[in-house]
Amino acid sequence: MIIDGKQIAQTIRGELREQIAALRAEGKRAPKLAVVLVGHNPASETYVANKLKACAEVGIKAEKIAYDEYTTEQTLLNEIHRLNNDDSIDGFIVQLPLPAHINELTILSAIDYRKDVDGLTPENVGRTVQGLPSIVSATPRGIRELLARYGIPTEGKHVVVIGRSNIVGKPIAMLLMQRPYLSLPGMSAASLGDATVTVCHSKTQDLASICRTADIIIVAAGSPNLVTASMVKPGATVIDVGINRIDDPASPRGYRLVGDVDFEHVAPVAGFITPVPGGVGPMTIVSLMQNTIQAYHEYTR
Ligand code: BQF
Repeated sequence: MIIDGKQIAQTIRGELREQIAALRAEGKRAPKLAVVLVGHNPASETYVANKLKACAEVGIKAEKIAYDEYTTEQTLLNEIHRLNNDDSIDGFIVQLPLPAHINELTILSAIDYRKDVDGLTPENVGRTVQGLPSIVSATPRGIRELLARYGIPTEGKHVVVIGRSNIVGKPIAMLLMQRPYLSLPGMSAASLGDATVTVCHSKTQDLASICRTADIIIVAAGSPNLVTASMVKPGATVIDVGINRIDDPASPRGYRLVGDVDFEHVAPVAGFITPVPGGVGPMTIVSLMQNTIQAYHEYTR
């Protein structure tokens, strides 16, 4: 069965729109998100546009703050301090990746964790690890939401995560292995957890054998066709987080998106599988909006 992330994301956007309309009807202000974009990476520009459009649809105010690619770390830090102290803004993100001359961790560490709606500050990551209330990184939050809404349990299951990034691999591994009662408020995915998690990466030996023992494979490696049919146990769930641009002169934009899974051959073997596009990607956007509303309720007076 194909997991329709686009459909679920649309349903959740409808729920968020109603929540915000109800707030407004009580005379409260709308939540507000700011997005800081540095440089002109075409993929990043698309992602930011997706975020602004989705915010407009649900009634979250959104502001794009653009800097050119030669912007210094100090200029960016000044902007972050300004946003930290701007009471009209509930949350903000710095779109990644940043240009090479800017230290990502320096920038992320400067964000007030109460406004860190990407959940990437050391404070939020640490709180997530400790099972404390926190803002969870958008893509892992979206993956949990998909598993929950499709009724895919994780208790006692073997989850194989491929990829060890701070954005996806590490946090999703952490969340799915946790005791559910330690997990985070305000999530429909609150009962997920209790999995046995194996994290694989570029130096893992015999990835295929490890994957064949998985009940759930979550791949965020950035490598087209990394997961093939022979690596998937029949009936297993396959969550494809990869977003790879493949040149395709026949496509309107000159490229098309593929994930990290050989979808055509894996789909007939898998019990559940997410497509690319239309799987995890739209959920990442929705999670950012959920995080913004969470920050509004928990941290804004
Ligand atoms: C879809 C991202 C890698 C590095 C930085 C919908 C998005 C993508 C695909 C999107 C991503 C990927 C985002 C689809 C945001 C997800 O229909 O399949 C939405 O906008 N994403 C990002 O902000 O930074 C990234 C991937």
